[in-house]
Order: sequence, then structure tokens, then C-alpha cells
Amino acid sequence: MTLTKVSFCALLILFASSHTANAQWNPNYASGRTTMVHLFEWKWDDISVDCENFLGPKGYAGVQVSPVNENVVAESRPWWERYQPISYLLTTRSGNEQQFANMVRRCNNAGVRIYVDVVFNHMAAGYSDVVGTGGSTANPGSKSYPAVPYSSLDFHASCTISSYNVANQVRNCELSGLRDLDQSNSYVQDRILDFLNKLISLGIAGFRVDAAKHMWPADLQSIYNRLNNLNTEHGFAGGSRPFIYQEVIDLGGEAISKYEYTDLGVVTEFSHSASIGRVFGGNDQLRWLTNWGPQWDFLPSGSAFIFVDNHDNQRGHGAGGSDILTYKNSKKYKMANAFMLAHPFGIPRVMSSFAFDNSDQGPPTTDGHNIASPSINADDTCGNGWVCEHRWRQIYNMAAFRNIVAGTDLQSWWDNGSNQIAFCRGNKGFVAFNNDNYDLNTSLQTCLPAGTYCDVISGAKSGSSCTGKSVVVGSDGRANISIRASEDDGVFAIHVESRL
Ligand SMILES: *[C@@H]1O[C@H](CO)[C@@H](O)[C@H](O)[C@H]1NC(C)=O
Ligand SMILES: *[C@@H]1O[C@H](CO)[C@@H](O)[C@H](O)[C@H]1NC(C)=O
Ligand SMILES: CC(=O)N[C@H]1CO[C@H](CO)[C@@H](O)[C@@H]1O
Repeated sequence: MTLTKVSFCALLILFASSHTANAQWNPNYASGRTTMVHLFEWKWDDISVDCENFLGPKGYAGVQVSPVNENVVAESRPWWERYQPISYLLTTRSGNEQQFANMVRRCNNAGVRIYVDVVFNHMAAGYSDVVGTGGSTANPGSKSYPAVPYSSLDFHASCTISSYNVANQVRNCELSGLRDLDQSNSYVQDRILDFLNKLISLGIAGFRVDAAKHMWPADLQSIYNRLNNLNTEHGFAGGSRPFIYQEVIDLGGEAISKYEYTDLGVVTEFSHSASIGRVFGGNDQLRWLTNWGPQWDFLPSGSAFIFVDNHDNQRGHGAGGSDILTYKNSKKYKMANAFMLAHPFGIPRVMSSFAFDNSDQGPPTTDGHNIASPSINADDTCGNGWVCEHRWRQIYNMAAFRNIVAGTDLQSWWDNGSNQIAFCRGNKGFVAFNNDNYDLNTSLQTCLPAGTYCDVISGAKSGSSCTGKSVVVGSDGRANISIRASEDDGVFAIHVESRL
């Protein structure tokens, strides 16, 4: 009796822990990698090449791709047309199904996982007949999408979201006039699952669930429970569940809370984006970052999907308003990204944009319709209208820093009582920031073994020399750290692998 009880308990514990390790909160990254990039509006063939030539070798863990299913062809081709589905055919301006499948395989082979931005809260808006990127037609006016097929039976009755203080409206009415699917309908659930499980069979590692706040958690639960395990032919361990990160914009003060979704998967932490922008934008002091994490009203680290900006709030949509930092404010933007990547909190995603002047503008094209490929400069940066923040040395070297210091604690916090801060990650890495308008020039504890180290922000180790600033760490771990206010970058970072 006692024996049976004991072994039953042991079994339960075993089951519980293996379930957690392989569950939907785990990004399923290849070992030693920690950081995802959003290649917004990139073509599948271009992503394949970037996985092999850059993302894999630089240590990035994954790519979030733009929506993969057929969307409406909107006039002047704005970026937001991809959030207006016409069908679940895998044909968009980024490529077709064969190109998508090829990309997933090539990226997985390069150690880089693919995450798909899935849009199943709604279908395309409008009143008359429209055409999709795969040639399918639909009539949003009569809620008819024959290429799925969906009919008016599959949608909530039309109504307008007039108050975010009423959860029923937020979840059952139409977001910006987009026809609102009823995810409690078993036929709708089956169509969504056919789509998601097809992507899993092609080797993807997880999903960004667009507009999750506009769907009922119980309906999402029913859908997630019926997702297949990841495809072991693509290198995933047997029993691995797709990673799920849900778009829930919650800066407080609304009917719907981000905490309603944490039992289902990870949740986008928009407060992180707004707060890091406010601090590095100069509207709060860096010294307050000493307790960065849940004390800032963020989700617990393992539930928080974090970013400096995303494709919505970098152009004034979404949340955070003028606090949000983007590539347009590059010095402060690089500092914010470096802090996000140096700090142990959360599951980070780096944004990679195309340049834009107005908030509707779509990606660079060759002819007004077909997306143009990025050009790659000698210094790894991009041209042809692409910003490629992920290819900025100050950002990709910090993604590598995060891999190198993974598993260590933040320690030896220093600040000057204002906007100069520094900290160690165990005895593997050290980082300092200067957001004051005067120089930082002082002796600081780096926690690193004695030696000469190369700053990975101003340059990189090249053979036995450093193309940027180097610093001598003494036998007591201290070094004279200097970041002038006038320097291009307000960050200094060294780690065990940047020792000369
Ligand atoms: C830093 O301060 C020391 C004196 O403590 C001075 O010799 C040195 O030139 C300063 N360095 C910079 C970069 O300002
Ligand atoms: C830091 O600067 C001081 C003053 O210039 C010098 O005495 C000390 O040796 C330096 N420390 C290191 C580790 O270089
Ligand atoms: C407390 C402290 O370290 N204050 C420093 C703030 O920054 C300036 C410039 O680096 C120093 O002179 C102060 O000593």
C-alpha cells in the first residue's frame, strides 16, 4: 500500500516535470540560443538565406514571420493587409507554401526556429467582393469566405467595440470592422486547427496568436489542447508542444487582464515595451532599473514575452504612444535593446523593420506590389529600404552576450544615482550604460577574471586584437570603464568570450 503510493507519487512528479519542460511556455530553442527576431514582411526565400548566412552563425534562436496565410489585396498595399485573412492557403507576398516549407527546413537546419504570426480572431473587413493574395475571392459584406469556407453562420453578429471596459464587446464585436469569428463554434475550431496543425507538420516551433485579447480564453484553451506535438523530423524532442505567445495589450485600466491568458501560454508584455522606452527615452532614471521585473507590474519572467518595440507600436498603433523607442532614435534604441538582452528578465524578441514615413506604408517593393529583397552591405547592415536592426552590431552582439551569460544571476549592481548604471551577469559578463549628458569614467567591478577584454558594442574581437575599445580587468575584477556622453553608443559590454 505504502509502496504503491510512493511510486504513484514519483510517477506523477515525473509526468508533471516532463510536461512542464515540453509545454507551450517553452520556446523550443536549439540549445545555447535565447533570442528571437521579428523579420517583419520579409520574403521566405530571403529568410532562408539570412538563417544560413547570419542568424544561425550569430546565435539567434528564432524568427517570427509575418502572417503566412492568404490575405486581402488592399489598395496601395499597406502592411496591415496581412492582418485581414481571406483563407488559410499559404500564399502571401512573402511566398508560397513550397517556399515556406523550404524556409522552415533550412532555418531549422541552421539552428533557427520559425514562429508564425497566426490571425484567427477575424477575417477581412469590407462590404463588396475582394480578392486575396492567392487569387481567392470573398465577400466580407455577407461574411462569405468560400476558400475556407466560412459563411455568416461562423461569425458573431456584427457590433462595434465602443468600450474596452466591457469584455463581451472586446471579444464578440468587430475589431476595426474585421469580421469576428466565433471560436466557440466547433466547425470554426476545426478550420483553425487544420491550419495550425498543417504549420506544425511543416516544422514550425510555435505561434504568435494575434488579437488573443479579442478571443475567450476558454475557446483558445479548446484549440490549443488539440494542437499536435511538434514534428520530430525537424529536430524537436518527442512530446514537444508548440510555443504559444499571445498578443494581449494590457497597460492596466481595462476589463481584460493579461493574467487571464498566462495559464494558456506566454503573453506579450506591452508594459515592458512602454517602460523601457520611457526610461531610455530620458523620461525616467536608469537607476530605477535596479528592480526591473515584476515589481514594474510585469508578468513573471517565464510568462513575459518582451520587446522594445513591435510592428504595431513602432508606428503608433497598439500601445505605449510616444514612449516607444524605434530605429528612428537609434542611440537610445540600441541602449534599450542592450539592456533588454543583458538583463535576465523575460523572453526577448528583437524587432527588424523596414523604413517608413507614414504609419500605413507597406514594405519596400520592386513595382508597388512585389516585396523587394534587402541588400546586404559589407558591414552586415541592410539597404534597399530595410532597416535590419537585427544586423546592427550593437544588437546582434548583445544577443550573443545573452547566450553566453545564460543561467547566471544579475549581481554587483552599480549606479551613480542618476543615469549611469552597470551590472555583472555571474562571472561571465559585464555591461555599463551612460544615459547622462556627462561622461562616465570610473573604476567598476566587472566580476570577470583578470585580462584584457574587447567591448562588443564599439567593435568586436578580431583574432588577437579588438576593433573597438578594450579594457584591462585587474586581479580584483575591477576595470576603469569609460563611456563619454558624446560617443555613438551609450553602452559598454564585455564577456568571457571577448577576452583577448
Ligand atoms: C578618466 O579619468 C582619469 C583620471 O581619473 C583620466 O586620467 C582619464 O583621462 C579619463 N578618461 C576619460 C576617457 O575621460
Ligand atoms: C585604473 O586607473 C587607475 C588610475 O589611473 C590606475 O591606477 C589603475 O591601475 C587602473 N586600473 C586598471 C585595472 O587598469
Ligand atoms: C554615486 C556615484 O557614483 N556618483 C557618480 C555619478 O556619475 C558621475 C560621473 O560618472 C560621478 O562623478 C559620480 O561620482
